[in-house]
Amino acid sequence: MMNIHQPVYLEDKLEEVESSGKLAYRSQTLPTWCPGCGYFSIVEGVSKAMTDLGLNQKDTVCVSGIGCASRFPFFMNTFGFHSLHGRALPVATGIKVANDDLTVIVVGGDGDAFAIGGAHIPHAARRNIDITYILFDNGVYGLTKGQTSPTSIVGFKTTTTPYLNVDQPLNPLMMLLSYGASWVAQAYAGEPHHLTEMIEAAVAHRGFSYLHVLSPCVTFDKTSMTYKNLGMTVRPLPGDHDTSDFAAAMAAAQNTDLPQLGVYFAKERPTLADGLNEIAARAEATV
Ligand SMILES: Cc1ncc(C[n+]2csc(CCOP(=O)(O)OP(=O)(O)O)c2C)c(N)n1
Ligand code: SF4
Repeated sequence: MMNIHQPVYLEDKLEEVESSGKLAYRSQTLPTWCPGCGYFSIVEGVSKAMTDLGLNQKDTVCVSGIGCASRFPFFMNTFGFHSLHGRALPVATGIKVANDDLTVIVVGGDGDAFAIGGAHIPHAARRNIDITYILFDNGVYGLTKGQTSPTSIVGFKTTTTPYLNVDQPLNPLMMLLSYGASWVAQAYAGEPHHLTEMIEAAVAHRGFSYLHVLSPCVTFDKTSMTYKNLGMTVRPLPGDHDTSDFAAAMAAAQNTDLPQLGVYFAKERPTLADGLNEIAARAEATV
């Protein structure tokens, strides 16, 4: 039986982290997030996934909008683009169209994505641009100090809703599925090993992969998406979930009270680059 009282020495942990190779993907800039923020698991997961996939730093670009989540590119030793609020996807599209060999990872918060940036998502998804979009969902605007976001729950008390939020939250998983995203999954910052697995699978997918990460904002949410509440409600997708079954994915995505973790839907189909290459070939044939 494991001795739960066995001490963990800092030197051992440091050696373990240094020998893992994942620090090579982290920049010298330490995250400025609040201690306990779920985002630490995501930066850790991306570094580990990049190590496991053997990605080259110089061939990888992290793109973000504005928000706590969008500070992400500063903390990575890759190319990065900290763009405008809500505009990460158009920037990432340009990068990928200019150089299809790059691995492009887009990150952002629920406000950045589904409020100001909401109109970009359907088009990136339907075009099947070969990028990974990691959505850091904490159900609140963190950077601007705790206003409601499009994923805040009804009844949430915030600085903008002192008499409680009355707006229905969006359902991002159902939205992304209906937009035609070719890979859709959900993970939780409190389950870092599963999160890393999901990041690896998302980056490995050829096409638009959307990873929704439930991630507590420990500073501006003490009642809703907390580690305590999420820890009690999240669960894996059923073992027999068929990732090729769109209707099953939509049905599972409706279960927001008991969020299910794992790959909801995965499908291979031509990417934007495939389509552009076809156009180039057709154009060449006509001259
Ligand atoms: C055009 C524009 N409008 C508004 C803002 C203010 N602003 C900055 S971040 C943000 C929302 C951040 O929330 P979210 O995207 O959920 O990320 P989080 O900070 O929670 O990670 C807002 C409204 C801005 N920077 N630019
Ligand atoms: S304000 Fe919230 S989202 Fe922003 S760093 Fe702090 S805990 Fe994380």
